Amino acid sequence: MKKNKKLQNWVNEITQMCKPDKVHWCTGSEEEYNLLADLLVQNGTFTKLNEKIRPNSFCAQSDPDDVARVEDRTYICSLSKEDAGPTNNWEEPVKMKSILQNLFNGSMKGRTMYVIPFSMGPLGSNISYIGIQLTDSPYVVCNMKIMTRIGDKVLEALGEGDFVHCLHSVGAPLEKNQKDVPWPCNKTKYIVHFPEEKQIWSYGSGYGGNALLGKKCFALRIASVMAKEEGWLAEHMLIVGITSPQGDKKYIAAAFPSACGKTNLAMLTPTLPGWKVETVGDDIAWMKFGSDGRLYAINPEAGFFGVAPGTSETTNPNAMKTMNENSIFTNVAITPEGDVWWEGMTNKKPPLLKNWLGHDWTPESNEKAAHPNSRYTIPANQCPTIDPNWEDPKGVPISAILFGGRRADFIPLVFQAFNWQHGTFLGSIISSEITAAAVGNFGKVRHDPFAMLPFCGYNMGDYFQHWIDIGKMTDAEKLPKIFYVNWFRKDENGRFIWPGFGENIRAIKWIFERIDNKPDNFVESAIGILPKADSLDLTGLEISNESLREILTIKRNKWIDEVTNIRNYYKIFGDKMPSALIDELDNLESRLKVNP
Ligand code: GTP
Ligand code: SPV
Ligand code: MN
Repeated sequence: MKKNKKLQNWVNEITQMCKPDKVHWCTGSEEEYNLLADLLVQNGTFTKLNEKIRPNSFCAQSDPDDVARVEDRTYICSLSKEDAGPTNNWEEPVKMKSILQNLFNGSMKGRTMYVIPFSMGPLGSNISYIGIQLTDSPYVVCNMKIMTRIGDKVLEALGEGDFVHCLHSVGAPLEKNQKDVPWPCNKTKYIVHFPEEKQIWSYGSGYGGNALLGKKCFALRIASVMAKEEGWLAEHMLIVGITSPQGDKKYIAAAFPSACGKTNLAMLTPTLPGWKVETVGDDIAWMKFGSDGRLYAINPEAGFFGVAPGTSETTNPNAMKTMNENSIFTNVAITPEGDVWWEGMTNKKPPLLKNWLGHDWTPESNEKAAHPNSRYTIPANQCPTIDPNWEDPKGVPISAILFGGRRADFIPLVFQAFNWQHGTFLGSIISSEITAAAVGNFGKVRHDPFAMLPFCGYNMGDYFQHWIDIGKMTDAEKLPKIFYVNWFRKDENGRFIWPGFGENIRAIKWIFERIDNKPDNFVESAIGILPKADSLDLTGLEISNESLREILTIKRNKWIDEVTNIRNYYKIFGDKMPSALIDELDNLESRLKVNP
């Protein structure tokens, strides 16, 4: 295989710095995957699951201190601090490079460095981009094989072209004869992006979004910068196709923060008869304008890295089927039969398990069986509801964009934006309870604009402006309609008011009808367009009128407080805060004063 010149030079340069014992160029073959999985089993990283129950599948337990993304160790090192903006950590690129060079110096000693050519998006699509990840973690190679398209075919497509440089080390060099640990990592962690050079340097973690560099680092932080430069969108969004009982099909994209329901909506099993949901992607959408002036989306990934706890035959049967074989699990519990288990997987808890920490676990234990951010890594093409167009190089046309968060209080179940600019405003005011997907502050409500707070590779104020500009690049009627949803309202006893999961199709049906401008199914309110009483299809659902009123009415005083809260938040963006969004906030405030 003829190798890209720039790539060869870079591999040589990094080999001299990191000093691995060996360099392995990944071909992406099944044999290679099997050899690496065997190696991981030998090293104690992987436990092979029972071949009869879950063929070709493995479970890894991480170091207990390496279980989630580390946002306070994540940096955007643009040349100017202003370009990173107030929501990102920043350091001077020259200074950061020297810190990193020190850490990476000799960091792969005693290990193999793997060269992973990968494509984000279907090979040959003009929406796709190629990256190369250099890593000393075979666990990362196995996950990248499921999550992206890797190997020879990518090198071939790359030719002498350019690629995103992704360097990763777990930061655990081995001395001669030193025995390895099952999950090598380092207490010191750095997840660093150089947006001008389109480079990523990740040190010290082997976990998820810290280590699988095609995902958050490339497909969101670096790609958001490319998207801004080139006039498109790289977003933390799922993509689904929805077909009505009449056979009309529309695609929608939805941005919810980490662990707030994207995978579940992407694979939803509708409870309303005749409706069909098909999956294009569950985490990231890249959207470009087609020649017809509409936005088309691709899923840059090829697998799902999903939250395990809460996933069951009742909540998400499609995810359960997708993980029947060829799957990797991280930080879940293992049954005596050699299968996996996590909180919520079955109603009845198994009598005995090895939990994610390797301890004996019984239903009486004080410890969790699975870590709250335990994950499955599963191939998208095994999903029973995978959309026939999921790899279409053109992408799929997007009719609606949903924003949402996890809010126990006052945010209604569903409402529609008046127009694109108001929709951009709604994206900018998302706030959500912090989940276990990132280290620290669990449960606290924080602003998470567009569900991109941890993932925007440049100044968030400029990002807001980019969204407004995108809305001016085509005719208003060709833009997706924008909605806001919240599946997570709780009552005073802390119980969810809305049943969620498959029942969310009821809100989606209303959205579907709004896209078609169905008359008489809405009321205008201060915050946006709400479902009119009786316009949500509740056939077969038991929900009290009181609960329904609770999740569909506007709490005026709470919203007035929210306006103050948003106004303070907007201040952190200074001059970068688009005046159009401040106008939207002022308008919301005046509407709230006049009319609840
Ligand atoms: P990331 O992979 O971190 O980006 O998460 P995600 O946005 O894909 O979230 P996911 O669908 O995995 O859901 C996260 C958690 O929320 C899981 O425990 C789900 O069971 C739960 N969840 C998802 N949808 C709903 C819902 O409609 N209602 C309720 N109550 N819980 C939900
Ligand atoms: C998220 O946190 O949004 C995830 C998991 O999808 S990770 O890949 O770790 O970023
Ligand atoms: Mn995510």
